[in-house]
Amino acid sequence: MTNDSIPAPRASDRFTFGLWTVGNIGRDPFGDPTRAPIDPCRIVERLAAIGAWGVNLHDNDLVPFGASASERDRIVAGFKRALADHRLCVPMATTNLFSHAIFKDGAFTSNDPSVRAFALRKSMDAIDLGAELGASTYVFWGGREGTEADACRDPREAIKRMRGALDYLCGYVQDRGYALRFALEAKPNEPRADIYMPTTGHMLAFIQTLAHPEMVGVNPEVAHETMVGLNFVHGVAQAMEQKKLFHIDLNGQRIGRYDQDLRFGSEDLRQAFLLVRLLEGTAGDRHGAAYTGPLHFDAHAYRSEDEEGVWDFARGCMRNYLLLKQRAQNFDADPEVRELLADVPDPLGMAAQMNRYCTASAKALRAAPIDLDAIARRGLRYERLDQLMIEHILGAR
Ligand code: GCO
Ligand code: MN
Ligand code: MN
Repeated sequence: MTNDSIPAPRASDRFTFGLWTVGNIGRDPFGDPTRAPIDPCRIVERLAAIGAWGVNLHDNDLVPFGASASERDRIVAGFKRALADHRLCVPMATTNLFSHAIFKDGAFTSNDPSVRAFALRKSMDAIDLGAELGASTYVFWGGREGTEADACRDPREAIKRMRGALDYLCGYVQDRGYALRFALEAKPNEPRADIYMPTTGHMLAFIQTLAHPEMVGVNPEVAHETMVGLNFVHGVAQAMEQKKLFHIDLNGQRIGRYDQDLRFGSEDLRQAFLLVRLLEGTAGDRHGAAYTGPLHFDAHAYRSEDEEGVWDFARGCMRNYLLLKQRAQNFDADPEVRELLADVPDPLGMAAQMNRYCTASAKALRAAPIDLDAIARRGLRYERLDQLMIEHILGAR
């Protein structure tokens, strides 16, 4: 297959962008904006035109902080018209609990009960907005839930407060009868020096302690585990294996850098390939179903770009995903790859003995004539396997 056979993105690909991602105005800690804000209704129109399926938002990406009720209703009505006109949906919504100065020391974990109360109030209003727009996933990214002066609170207290807030908001969703699931997004640092529950694995453990664990999953982001040098694909796999991958934030990132939010597929092609392969289930479904939720690009165009560059960026994210999907399908269909990945022969019937402990199976394991020397000598041909993967990524096969 040539590159030209990659179809243009379509709604069925489930690609989404945030109002804050394509709407990013190119401000950074050292420099002023480099492009003008794009009106949310125009974003909807442009995203639909390039083949996206949905658009996600924080409450204040659409409704300015402090807007009156009538202003809010007017803005939301206009946005809903744009969504209907361009057949775009809002699969995910979230709350901005990080921009306002009141959240400078956290929202749900703040030491000040009034700040915590305001954060809950703001979240309930934003959940209403998400439900009104038809969202089925509600993300919590606790960007300010962390510390610099770490003696300010016992981290166990922070976790208890976080649990209290999520239990409270699950109660709210149930009370209102919304068909909404929560997805927790971990990040190790930035904007705080340290953010509580810094990885997807921390979040998965925390979810089991909630009052309604069935309502809560994760929203892992490529950049967040990669910043600190962790294997993102393994974290996503753990979430999938636990049926907790409710949403995903795709972007590009280099290890050891600040959160770069680069175009998906523009960094670390190996990891991007392995991620798409995992999400799409091209290696088969013996470990569970492929991911079928939204594919959200939480990234933004370089600061060097004008609006045209923003749409180049957005098209690039989707095209890279589709290219990698095709490469992953070809890789897993390659007869040489299939042979290298075939099950290891089990002439002693060991797999069956290990299914469940019993006295007899322990006896059988102890008695089995396992040929240690022969197994230890055997080369595994992973050099060949990995080179085949590289050749598929590079389009050489
Ligand atoms: C970041 C985060 C955010 C969140 C967003 C939705 O590093 O800034 O990734 O972009 O994903 O606030 O919750
Ligand atoms: Mn991020
Ligand atoms: Mn994110």
